[in-house]
Amino acid sequence: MRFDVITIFPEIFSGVFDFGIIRRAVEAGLIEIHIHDLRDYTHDRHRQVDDRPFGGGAGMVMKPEPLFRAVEALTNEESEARVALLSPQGRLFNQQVADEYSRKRRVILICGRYEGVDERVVEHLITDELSIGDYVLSGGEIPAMVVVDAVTRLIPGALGCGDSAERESFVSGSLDYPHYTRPAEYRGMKVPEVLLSGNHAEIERWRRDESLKKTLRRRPDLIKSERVEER
Ligand code: 9D3
Repeated sequence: MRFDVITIFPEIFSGVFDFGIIRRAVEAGLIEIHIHDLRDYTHDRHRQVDDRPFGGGAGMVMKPEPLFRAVEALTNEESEARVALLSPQGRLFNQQVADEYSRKRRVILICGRYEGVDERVVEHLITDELSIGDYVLSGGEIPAMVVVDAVTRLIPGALGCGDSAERESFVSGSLDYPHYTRPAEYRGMKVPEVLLSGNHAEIERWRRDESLKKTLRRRPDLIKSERVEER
């Protein structure tokens, strides 16, 4: 899988992919991440990437030409790439979308800035518009990092055996159970007896129970959505 990220702030990405699972995936040749400065695709002296909105109003709009040139420079006719614009108007990026993306060969991520991008980019250049949630951020750069992280973890071979159990937890529709490690008692706080019992059937039942209780209390929507999928 090859990720291309188009941004006016390429420096934001320095170092963020240099750790843990993403770093290992890059080193193993499972993914490539290329960061592109949108200003490199301008032709004018001021390397202008934004302009004032037709019709007036506050804020600036990202110009179409540099975005079209950047994406066209990165794709050739034959390549089946997802071209995703990160924007507050996007479809909600969730585990299902991450899974879908993990099966693609190319993902191009365009980081929105300013008030938004020229609508011709939305209509004729991108294949998807993605938001990472209902809160206001300053631009699409951090959302692009989120997408790279979530998608990379789903690429076969990216997770070591130590991590692999985690693959299931969100997909299966319930939250994780509580975890404990040594010491068995810390400042009077005890680890639940069942986890020390060595009774694996009982431990499994306890974990499933705790997981379900927490999900019902905190995220009942996850349980409902699982039922819908079962039909
Ligand atoms: C006043 C209207 N606002 C749109 C809801 C303006 C606006 C807010 C934030 C325009 C751009 C932005 C910058 N945010 C993103 O580019 C963004 C984002 C986000 O803010 N939240 C969640 N996901 C994303 S993906 C890109």
